[in-house]
Amino acid sequence: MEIADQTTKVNENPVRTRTLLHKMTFFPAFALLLVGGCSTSSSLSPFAGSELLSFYPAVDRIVAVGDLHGDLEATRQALLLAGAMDETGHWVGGQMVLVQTGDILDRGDEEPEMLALFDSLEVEARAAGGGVLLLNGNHELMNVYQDFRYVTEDGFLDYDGTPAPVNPDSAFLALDSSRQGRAAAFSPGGPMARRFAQRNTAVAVGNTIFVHGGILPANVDLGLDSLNARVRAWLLGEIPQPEWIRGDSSPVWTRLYSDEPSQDACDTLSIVLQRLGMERMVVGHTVQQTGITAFCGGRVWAIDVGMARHYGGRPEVLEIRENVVRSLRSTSAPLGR
Ligand SMILES: [Mn+2]
Repeated sequence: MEIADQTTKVNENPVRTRTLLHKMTFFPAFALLLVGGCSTSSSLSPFAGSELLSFYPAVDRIVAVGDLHGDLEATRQALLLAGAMDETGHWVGGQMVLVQTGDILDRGDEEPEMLALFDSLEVEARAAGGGVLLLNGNHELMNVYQDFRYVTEDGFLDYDGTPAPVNPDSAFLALDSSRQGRAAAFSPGGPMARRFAQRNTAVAVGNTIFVHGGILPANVDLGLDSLNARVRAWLLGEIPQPEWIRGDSSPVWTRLYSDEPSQDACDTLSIVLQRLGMERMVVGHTVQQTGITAFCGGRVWAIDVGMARHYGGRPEVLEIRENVVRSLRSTSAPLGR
């Protein structure tokens, strides 16, 4: 590994000051204290419980990590940069909240190792009073609806032997037998889809909303809780796939805010943020060739830097600390691979 030196270069990005919105976010935290009535410090954290919320109260430090696409080493580098994990793979983030904005899957061979790492960090973070929030990206959901175009051969082997569904549909039966294990694991109701049901598709922490593609006005009409609940119900095999999961108006597919947004797109973003009571949106999905990029006057941060081996980018993560936003990246580049 070439990144033994953990020095990070801090980009001088716009400094955001505390606002009324920021202060307002303390109210849910206070309400939770009243409901919880608990005495130990870690049980005061809304991240300690197993119940997923769509809106979490503000925390002192959040670090967001974008698309990882099957690359364990890029994942490790990102988590080290974030200060979430040490070299031995254990949580050192204390009470920080780590958000991964989806697309852990596809294009690389190390999906199971990455999922296991995030799982163990999630447990350790909770114990420390911090949190790990993993979101569903379009590649997680593509695997659920059996779009396997970006799965590696190793990715099929990893799930070979997963027992077939009790009542396999025609799409499953039409698959080559080498593909059926992965399909059984990821299809609605399957073991991997059930794991994804333990994640949100969009989540707010304080005055920042995180989503893989973007929150569109129609998603606000539906409401964040309903959006997350419907994806969850589909993943559990309880309802058919909501039609807005796919296509340009999907919150995991849209590039409206991440692909050099127009003034119209920024205006739409402003309306969405205002309606949600949020100050900014953080999205992945669209590779930013020059690293983490802010658009629309800092109201959207595009954090997919193509750090996975498939893309060859440099690990970089987004820190929001006391409502100041900046990117953290390694000074040694590219990664020794
Ligand atoms: Mn991606």
